[in-house]
Amino acid sequence: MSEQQNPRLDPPGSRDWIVAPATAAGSGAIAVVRLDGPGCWRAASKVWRVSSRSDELPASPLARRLTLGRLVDESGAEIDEAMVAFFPAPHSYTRNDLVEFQCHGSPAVVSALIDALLAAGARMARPGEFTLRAFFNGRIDLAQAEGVANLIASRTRKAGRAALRQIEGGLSEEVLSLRDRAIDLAAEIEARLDFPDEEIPPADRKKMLDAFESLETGIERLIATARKGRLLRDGARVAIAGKPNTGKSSLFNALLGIERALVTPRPGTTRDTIEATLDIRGIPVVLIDTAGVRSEGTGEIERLGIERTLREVEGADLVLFVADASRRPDDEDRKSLDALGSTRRIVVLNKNDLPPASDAAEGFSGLFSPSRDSSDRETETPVVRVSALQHATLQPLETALERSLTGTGEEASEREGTIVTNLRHEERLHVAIEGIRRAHDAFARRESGECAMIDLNEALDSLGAILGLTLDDAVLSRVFNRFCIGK
Ligand SMILES: Nc1nc2c(ncn2[C@@H]2O[C@H](COP(=O)(O)OP(=O)(O)OP(=O)(O)O)[C@@H](O)[C@H]2O)c(=O)[nH]1
Ligand SMILES: [Mg+2]
Repeated sequence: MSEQQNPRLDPPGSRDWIVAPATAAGSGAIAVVRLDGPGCWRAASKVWRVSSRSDELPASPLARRLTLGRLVDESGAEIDEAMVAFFPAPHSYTRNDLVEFQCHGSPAVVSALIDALLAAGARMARPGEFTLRAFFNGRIDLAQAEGVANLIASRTRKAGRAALRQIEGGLSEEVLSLRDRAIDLAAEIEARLDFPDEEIPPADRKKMLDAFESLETGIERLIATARKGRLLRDGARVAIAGKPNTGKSSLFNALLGIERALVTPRPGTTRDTIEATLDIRGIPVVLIDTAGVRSEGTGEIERLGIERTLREVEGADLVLFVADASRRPDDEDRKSLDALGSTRRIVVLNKNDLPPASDAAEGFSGLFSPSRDSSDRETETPVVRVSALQHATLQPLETALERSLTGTGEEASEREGTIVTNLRHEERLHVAIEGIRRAHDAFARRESGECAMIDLNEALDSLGAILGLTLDDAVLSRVFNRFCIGK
């Protein structure tokens, strides 16, 4: 890859010394500054002095041990008292020589240290450049590098664990094994290209058809985890809707654990939507409280509020439809339920602590009878009874929420440890499976092996691209520009 094509990326094996703060900007107890590149201790030794004895140069720092010393600038003026750790190649994050300084977390100290290292011959690192070097030096593949960015961006522990498994190579192993199986198939077909008229023995033919099928199943299984991966990465928008006074804002506050939204006994209290971000069973959720939907007795402000509710409902991944369990549902409940359109929902029968009206149960069973989805299948809308005033009753609601958002049947693959969390991987898996299906089809119809080979090669390239086996400047810069400086 040439620098001309993409000036943001250095060629593999670049020998520059690069430097960057690895901790976030601002004041803190400690800041970490990283320096990387072959022989970069030479730059480090210009700014680092052993303990208090003024000009003693560190001959050979102990590898991978923290050592206390002083930092000085190029004129010898003291910058800070700091710890240093030297990671000689190849046992470092990048596989190059790498030095980490732990200084006091003052922006002034960090910038003086970086200036001193720049004066000693280093240059500023670009976003993700340390990880890019780890990739170029073969320590991690591209999917693992993307796992690092995912881990840094993760908002919940579950998202973090999925990213960690990706860094550890969980996804890479699966993709490699799928790719190996595709290579085996390609080799079988290739071997027969020279003898097109020779009939493949039926037993071999059957074996190959089975191999195609199981390969497709393997890729499908991986693709099926992408929904959960998207959820962990982007989170879900969950709107709370229903007619006025059913306890939507109370539920919002209860799920959040703080009294954030106004609650009054008067219908029509909430006028504008309120959002808050929370972690529900490891899923990052943006929860939205909305104005109650009703058709009569509404002024201008409430009408605008209701318009907003409808917009939020439309854009939500899921709606918590709240009804008052203590009253018989009426026309307004039905109208606000109809207003949900096709958005997926959980029915929340709130105020379960109150005695129900004698005919309430019957009214609700008529209201929430199974609905039909786009392919006219009966879908079960989960119905959960809660009391927004009693936190313990919210557990089943959280379970229903988790189940609705993640879908069922994906837990198994999560246990095995692989979730596809990057859109790029999902796209590549789709291209791969299409290629394999076309090759499968050509083979099943006994077409010439050449056609199957073209499709199989496309699938192999696509699987290889997940791991970065084929280098593509545009993809690399897109991946590494997501990183922060210093990683
Ligand atoms: N007993 C009981 N009262 C509740 C419960 N949840 C809410 N309430 C009461 O119901 C009334 C309305 O609650 P809100 O949370 O403001 O209802 P809302 O759906 O947000 O109402 P609007 O904003 O007007 O649409 C308040 O007096 C709450 O205290 C519950 O679970 N049990
Ligand atoms: Mg409200």
